[in-house]
Parts: sequence; structure tokens; C-alpha cells
Amino acid sequence: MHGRESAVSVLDANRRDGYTIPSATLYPFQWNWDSAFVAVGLAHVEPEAAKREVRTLLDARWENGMVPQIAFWSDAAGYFPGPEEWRVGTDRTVHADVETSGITQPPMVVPAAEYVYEVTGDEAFRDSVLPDLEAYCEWWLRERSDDGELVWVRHPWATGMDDSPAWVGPLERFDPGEVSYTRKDRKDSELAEQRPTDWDYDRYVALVRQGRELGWDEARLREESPFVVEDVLTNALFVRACESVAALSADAGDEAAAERWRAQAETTRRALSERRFDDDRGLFVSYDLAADEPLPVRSIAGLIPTLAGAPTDEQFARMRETLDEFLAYEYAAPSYVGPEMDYDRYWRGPVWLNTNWLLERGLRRMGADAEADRVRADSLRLLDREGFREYFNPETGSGRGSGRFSWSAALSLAWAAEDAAAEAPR
Ligand code: 2M8
Repeated sequence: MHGRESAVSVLDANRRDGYTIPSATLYPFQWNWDSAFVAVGLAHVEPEAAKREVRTLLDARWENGMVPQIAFWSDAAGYFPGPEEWRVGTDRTVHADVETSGITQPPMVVPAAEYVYEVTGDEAFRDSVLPDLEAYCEWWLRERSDDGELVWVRHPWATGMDDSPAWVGPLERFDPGEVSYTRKDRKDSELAEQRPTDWDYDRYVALVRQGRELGWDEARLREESPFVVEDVLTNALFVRACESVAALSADAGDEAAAERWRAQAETTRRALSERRFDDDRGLFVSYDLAADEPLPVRSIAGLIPTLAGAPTDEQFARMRETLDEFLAYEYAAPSYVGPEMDYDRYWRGPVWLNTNWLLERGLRRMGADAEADRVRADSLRLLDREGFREYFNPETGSGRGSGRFSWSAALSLAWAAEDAAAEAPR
């Protein structure tokens, strides 16, 4: 059985000082959107730990407002690239004790903080995190947007869907030269088969080294980085982040801030709908700003703008046909469908529970309850069958990647709590 107790025991075992690592075998530090999903699950069972999870992640923020992809609160071994590769230094961070990576991840922490507040009703928590959440949204607009509408990222790791086939085009367009480093992620032959290839890693590392050489100067990186991408998943979560800052601000009595962030959410939502919908493929597609061209693949990222309420009715009618392709597998919903689909390779086909959780909520927002129910039911079947694995083969259901993976455990708790609430007598 993989019920509540075992989920809590995974999260307890992965907990460090105020935060939860994604996996003891693969990812020994605090990761940005992992902590956000962990907080969502913990809100239902250990609310104090949920609040601390969010607080600790925000404590790793930079002076400019960025919340980093990785916070190296400890000097754990076993992961590459560590702080010695990023060389961000502690003069950039608000907290003097933490080194971080030089990129961010999709801003899931903002809606996660709102979720934790909704569950706990703790106003002191709301007031403690709101300024940092707002500063993070400000950072996106100031440092990562050309037009005040859509935001861009400059590394595949910043998208959370590192190895998505969507990024092959931009990565192919540059030659990383000779890059020497030692990978630590291929712990066994199965993982070696599933993780990104050396071709990808050469480019990931070259992008890190470029960022470091340019002193993490966003304006220069915008000009010089070969990878500058408006990712649709990041933009969908940015809309949700603006909506969350608006809701928390309104709750705190700051109607001017609430109005401002509602308007920003609307601006980004409209830009997604007007500029990033691909009618031929029936979903949203990311955009390569360096090459000035769209990245037309069927990635689950392209369905997540439902979470932002971005598709028009007409667009959503078209999306339903594409959605059927994602639901055609034994276990919905694969991370990608198309010619490069590989059921077992990292973000190129396997089912991940965090994207399922986002998709389910997106489909509900669009009123597609039957499809949302299917995504939830398949997620629960996978959890029941294989436990808290990192990802799953969409045809056989076999668990892949790390075991005892934190966001899988956490989201099982969120699903269980939401089911219990729906069944409770009113
Ligand atoms: C994976 O990414 C890291 C780099 O951030 C890696 O492969 O080393 C992705 O699945 C990402 O979405 C996730 O946040 C991270 C930790 O679980 O692992």
C-alpha cells in the first residue's frame, strides 16, 4: 500500500532543515518547484512544515527578487552541477548562508503559497510571504520580459521539463565546443538509458558556464544566450502566480496591488491566447526568441495554459482533439506525444504526477470534468501500482527514475485530502 502513512514517511525522510529534498538518491538539495508541490501536499498533513517549506525556499531568493532553481543549504555530495560550477556567490542572495544556482524554475511557489494559505488560514504566514512572492513576480516582468506580457527563460533546466523535445531546436542551433565535466546523475544502467544524453548535457553545462562568465547579467544574456525561450508552461504558471498575488493582496486589504496583479494576469493570459496557440497542433507552443520562431511540438506544457484560463472556447474545442491523443494511453497523461516519443526517457513521454496535477486543475477550470477525472484516476492508479516514483511508463505503468520521490508522495496527499473534502457531508 502507498497510502497516507507511507507518503508522510517519505516526506519526513526527505526533510532537511526546513525544506524537503526531491530525492535522497538523485537530488540532495532544495529545488524550487519541487518544494512548491511538496508544500501543497504537506498543507493537509503537516501545515507547519508546509509553511516552512515555502518560507525556506523564499529565504534563498536573490536581492533582485529571483527565487532560484536550487538552494544549496547544505554541502551534500552526489549532484552535478553544484555551487562550485554555478559560482553565484552569497553576495547576490538575501540570506548570507545560502549558495544557489543561477536560474529559476516555473513560479509554482506562488500558487502553492496561496494554496497553503487557503488550507491553513494563517494570516501571519500570508503577510510573511506576500512581499517576496510579489517581488518574484516583479522580477519576472523586469528581468525576463521584452514586452511586459510574456516571460522568457534561458535554460532547459528552468522549464522543469529539461529534456523536452521542444528544446532540441534551440539546443541544436549552437555548438558548445569542448565541455569537460563529470556527470553524477547516471547512478545505474537503467537511469543512464533514461536520463538526458551527453549531447544535451554538453549544452546544459555550456549554458551554465556562459551565465557565469557574463556574471548572470540578464540584459547581456538576453542578447548573447543561444537559448532564450518563452515557455508556455512557465507563462501559464506566471498567470497563476499573478492571480495568487492578487488574491493574497486582496485578502490582506491591499486592493490597489490586487487590481494591478489581476490586470497583469489578464495581459499575460491574453498574450498566450493571441500569440502562442498553434491551431494546427491544437495546443499552445513555446517560442524561441533567439531564432524568432515557434517550437511546434505536442508537449504536455502546451495543455497547461488551461490552468491560466487562457484558451478561448474555440481554442479549447480544438484542444480537446489533441487532449484525446494524450488520453489514448493506458495511463494519462504522457509528457510528450510525437515522433520523438520515448515511454521511458525523461520528459519525452513518461507520465509525471506534477504535470498531471496541473493538467487536472486546468481541465477543471475549463469545465472538462470527465477528462480531469481521467487524469486524476490514472495518477492514483499509478501511485497505487508503483508507489512514489519520479515518473512512469504511460503504457505499462512501470515506475521509473528515483523511488521515494517527494512531489509524488506530496501530491498523493493532496489528492487524498481533496477526495475526502469532496466526500465530506456538507
Ligand atoms: C529534474 O531536473 C534536474 C535539474 O533541475 C536534473 O535533472 O538534474 C527535473 O525533473 C525538474 O523538473 C525537477 O525539479 C528536478 C528535481 O526533481 O529534477
